[in-house]
Amino acid sequence: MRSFIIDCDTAEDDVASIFLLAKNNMKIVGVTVVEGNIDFDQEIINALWALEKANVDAPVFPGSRRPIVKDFTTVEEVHGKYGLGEIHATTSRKPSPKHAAQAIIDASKELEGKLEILAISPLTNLAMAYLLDPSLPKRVKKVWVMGGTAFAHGNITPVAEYNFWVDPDAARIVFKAGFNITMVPWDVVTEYTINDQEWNEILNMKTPLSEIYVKMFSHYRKYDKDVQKLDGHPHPDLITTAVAINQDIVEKSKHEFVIIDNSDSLTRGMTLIDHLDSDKPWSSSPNTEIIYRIKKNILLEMIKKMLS
Ligand SMILES: [Ca+2]
Repeated sequence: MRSFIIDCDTAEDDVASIFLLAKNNMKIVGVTVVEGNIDFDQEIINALWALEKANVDAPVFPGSRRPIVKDFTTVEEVHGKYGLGEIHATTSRKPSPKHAAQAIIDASKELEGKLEILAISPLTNLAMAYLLDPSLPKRVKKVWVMGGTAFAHGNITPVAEYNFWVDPDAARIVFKAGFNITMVPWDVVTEYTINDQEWNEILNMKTPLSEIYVKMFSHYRKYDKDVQKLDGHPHPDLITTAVAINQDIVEKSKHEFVIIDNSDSLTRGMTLIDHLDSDKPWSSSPNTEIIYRIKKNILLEMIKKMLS
């Protein structure tokens, strides 16, 4: 059985990712929570609630409440006040007293060479864990990152994706640390939105999880259509999770050098990819597998199986 830590700023797509891991019999070693989408304490509640709904008994470790250096803003307008659209989650479960960064280090020692980290949120917790223990990348099998852009087409600024924009210093640290990284960029996942026909198919499923899905994603869907000008809602975190679970979903990927702009400027959080594998001073050898295309039919199969 494969073992995952899932690092969340728990909104609807983070919750769906927890559901997808659980449905595919992946062991969730723990959920670490980081600053991002919504109020931090609600993110913790949402993570505990998601594990309860998925019938998974796993600890939730609160991590950093803020980026390492810079200020940031939450995005309730994207995900709803409580991060899950129409749902206001509550739970009687309690988080662990252990800090997320320590939990990541401890798990990497217990599962040396086997731990996979699903990093679908700002990278502050992972950067902190690395700063506490620079030998961490040697013990982690894989880091699956949702973040950044492949073609500099962002969502929070014209050139930056939200997760990298929130904590570009953390992202820069993580991509330089020597982890085995596969990255799923924002402007790739927008090619695989859930269109109206697919949304209606899910509406008609009427299962307990499909009803949660519809309530969680209806707000996000409206935002994506109205503001992001997409023809449906994309699944950035969920596609990253699907790629982690089943590599057959990948149609095109490439190993390239990636570095994040951590300046406090108009290009804060921008992903720089050395598409030409050049010998420019800012570049080095490839450090990341970037996903450029996936097979949408496999994604839809995985979503429907998850909700059935
Ligand atoms: Ca996330």
